[in-house]
Amino acid sequence: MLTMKDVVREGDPVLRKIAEEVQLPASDEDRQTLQAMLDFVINSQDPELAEKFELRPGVGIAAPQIGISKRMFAVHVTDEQDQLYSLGIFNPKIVSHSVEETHLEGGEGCLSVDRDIPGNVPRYSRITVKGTTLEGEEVTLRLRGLVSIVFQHELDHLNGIMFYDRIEAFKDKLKKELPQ
Ligand code: UDB
Ligand code: ZN
Repeated sequence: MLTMKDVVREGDPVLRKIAEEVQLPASDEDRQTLQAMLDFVINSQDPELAEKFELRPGVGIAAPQIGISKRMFAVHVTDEQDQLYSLGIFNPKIVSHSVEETHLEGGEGCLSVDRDIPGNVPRYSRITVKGTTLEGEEVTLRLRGLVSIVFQHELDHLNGIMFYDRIEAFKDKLKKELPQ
């Protein structure tokens, strides 16, 4: 079982790498890893298990966050229409997106970041994602709202991008701190 001990934190170079495509059909090992990631997010939302194992209630986790630089992530999140998205996905790809942008009111956090970083994180309002599920099914998902934001946050992890890289005010601060 995965716990917070398995979650790598910012500063670990694996979070800044471009993750490798998963060879399909997925090996037993890759499927077991992705299933364990899905179990982790499900367990983390169970109040009793979360307390017992000191899990932060997570909505998604990407393989680089457990030190595995492969293109796969798991999500367990309910959308604004009460529809549950609980899946593991291999080689996800945004095939189209809206021009319109959105952001989570109150900003974003990350299981790999142990501090609060305020600011709006711009995201596409709507995305279409293609990938292969844990069950080996090729899927096309049309997403909006919170679920679409979670997918974009996890996809960013596969490309070495942290949520605060997208905060405008944070970029300006970093620039100022750089030596001239
Ligand atoms: C999370 N959870 O799991 F808007 F019902 C975060 C943590 C870091 C705070 C645990 C979260 O945002 N929950 C949430 C948000 C809502 C409504 C709701 C629950 N992640 C996952 C992560 O770090 N994956 O790499 C961070 C989220 C920030 C935006 C999307 C993912
Ligand atoms: Zn994250």
